[in-house]
Amino acid sequence: MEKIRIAIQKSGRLSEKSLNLLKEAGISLNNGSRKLRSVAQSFPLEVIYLRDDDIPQYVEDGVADIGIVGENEFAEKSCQVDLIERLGYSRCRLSIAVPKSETYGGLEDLEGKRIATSYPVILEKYLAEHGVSSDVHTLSGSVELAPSIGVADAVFDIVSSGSTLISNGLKEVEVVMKSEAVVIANRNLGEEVSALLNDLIFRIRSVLAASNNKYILLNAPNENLQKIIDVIPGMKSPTVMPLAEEGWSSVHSVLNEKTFWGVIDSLRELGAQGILVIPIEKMIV
Ligand code: PRT
Ligand code: ZN
Repeated sequence: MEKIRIAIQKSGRLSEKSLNLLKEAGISLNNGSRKLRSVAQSFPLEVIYLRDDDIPQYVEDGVADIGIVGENEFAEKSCQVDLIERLGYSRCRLSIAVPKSETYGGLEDLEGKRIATSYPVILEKYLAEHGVSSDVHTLSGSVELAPSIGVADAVFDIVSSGSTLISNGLKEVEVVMKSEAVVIANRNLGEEVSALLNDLIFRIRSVLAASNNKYILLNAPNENLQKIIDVIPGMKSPTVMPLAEEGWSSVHSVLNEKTFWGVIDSLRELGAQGILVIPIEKMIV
């Protein structure tokens, strides 16, 4: 039987979360990311451990069928691969930053300036779209040091908390793209591997949906029951059961994390009591 070969970052910010996602999807590996490859026991899958920079090309070439990379690497390498799922972790942004003492009035201020980056393709495209021509210097690391040593006027780099910029005396002035971990796939997968990919993506979606949702139980006074139901629509509609105590019902439903606190506040205002929120192990979507 054929296996699906997935490329995962060997060691770095994406590694542990990616392996954990596979684990949550019921795919356990005979451990050791120190190795080059490992084979899953419970699913026909093989993991190939690579540097993140290399993953898009290996997937295009078919050395791996699919891969997990930062969207920034996918965009930078502009390989002939398809983005098939966003995974929501390792979020960051790619931004232009200038020394904090500079006044910055807009992109036109970067005309003719030297910008240091490890992402020249994304930057050149952005500058061209905005009709600005700057002098893009490609550096493979420590980009944030370039202005202080006088080799650049600005930088274009990954920003997460922003503390690296601040500690290098820089300020973020343009957010060019947002990035998160994504699944990319080769464009010519065979029938058997495509079927495995569908199965894998189905499992991954169930894991992601579960982590984005919570199961909620609460006691509702019957006079506000309809209003409470309107606040929490649930997957289809909430389950409502009478409580032993006259005039009260028990309501069960699923809440999305994004709207969670707003909904909880409204429920409290409507007189809901005994609110319990429970993590969901898997959610079949
Ligand atoms: O060895 P290999 O080439 O595989 O790894 P790598 O060193 O190139 O990548 P790695 O592990 O650092 O990052 C992998 C991916 O994680 C990136 O491609 C991004 O998609 C994503 N990611 C998320 C980040 C960050 N957050 C991040 N904060 N990648 C890098 N950083 C760095 C950034 O370069 C900067 O130096 O962290 C610093 C900024 O962080 P803040 O919090 O100070 O703003
Ligand atoms: Zn890298």
